[in-house]
Amino acid sequence: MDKPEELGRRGFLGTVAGAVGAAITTRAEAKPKLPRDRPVVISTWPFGVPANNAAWAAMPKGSLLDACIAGVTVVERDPTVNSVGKGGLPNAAGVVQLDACVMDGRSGECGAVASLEDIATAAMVAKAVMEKTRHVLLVGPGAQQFALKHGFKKEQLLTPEARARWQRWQRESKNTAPAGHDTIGLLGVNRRGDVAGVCTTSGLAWKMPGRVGDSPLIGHGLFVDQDVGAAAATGVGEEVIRICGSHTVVEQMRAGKTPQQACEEACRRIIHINLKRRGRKEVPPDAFIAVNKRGQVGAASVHAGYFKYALTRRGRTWLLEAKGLLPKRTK
Ligand code: SD4
Repeated sequence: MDKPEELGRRGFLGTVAGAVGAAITTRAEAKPKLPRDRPVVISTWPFGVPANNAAWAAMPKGSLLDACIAGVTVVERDPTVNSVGKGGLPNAAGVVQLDACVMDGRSGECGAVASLEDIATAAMVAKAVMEKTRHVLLVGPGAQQFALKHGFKKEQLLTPEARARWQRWQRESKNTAPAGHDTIGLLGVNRRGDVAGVCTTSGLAWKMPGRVGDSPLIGHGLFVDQDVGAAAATGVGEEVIRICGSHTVVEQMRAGKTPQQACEEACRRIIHINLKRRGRKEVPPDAFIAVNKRGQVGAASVHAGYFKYALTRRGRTWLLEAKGLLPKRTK
């Protein structure tokens, strides 16, 4: 399926993170034979490389879901990532509002937060919602109060760099489309075949205050089914919601499709709705990753040249470019 673009190894993390997008140096590395067994970790975008490595390292130490959360927490805490957790670009009012959800295949339990302010580790708060309440989704001030009650601490999520970009957007380009579409969705299957997943984001930059995307919505930004596998989405959340994206991918796998075919089918639906039903000339950028219970993976994006994902097996991490269904976007 995908052409390996870059090879990373645990113990080489600095090099991997610093060399994102760099060409591969040797022929042998250019087309490695990707192993197909489990355990496996797959996640969205180049920052999935450090996330996968953290998740992989945590796998033997506790539950699979905790390992997945350990992975995305690295990205949530990284202030240089401008689309997840601390350092995320704010909404139109200059406030960082985070969305996240978690789902555990073994128990079928899930938890989520939306429009969470001042707490970077939104995925951990989502897990607390799953474990400590009889609800699935808490939003806004209620989500924050819940988090504070359970020991999470407030911190400033808006970095000086993100504030400066927001101020520039206000001054110069208020009518331009929102920048930044890089949510982290991370899926894991362990040796036993348990499945878990996490999705966390600051959402679309300059979004309307209170806007919630697909990422914290179970079945949209993330879906996990212990009997089948898991899927996660990234890109323009409104489009993913319209097709119940991650649930669609998992149901396609249940019906017999490979993870790759299932991801492509979800992208096709987004293309179809936009071009045929809504009469649009352009299709918004979206992408999916998926893994089945056997540990097979897939990834696809609406457009070519748009989406990279990280894949870890046997302690080695690859950064790969997903197949796109439409030609590369020109703008
Ligand atoms: C959302 N899907 O809020 C998210 C945005 C994102 O990669 O960055 N996805 O719509």
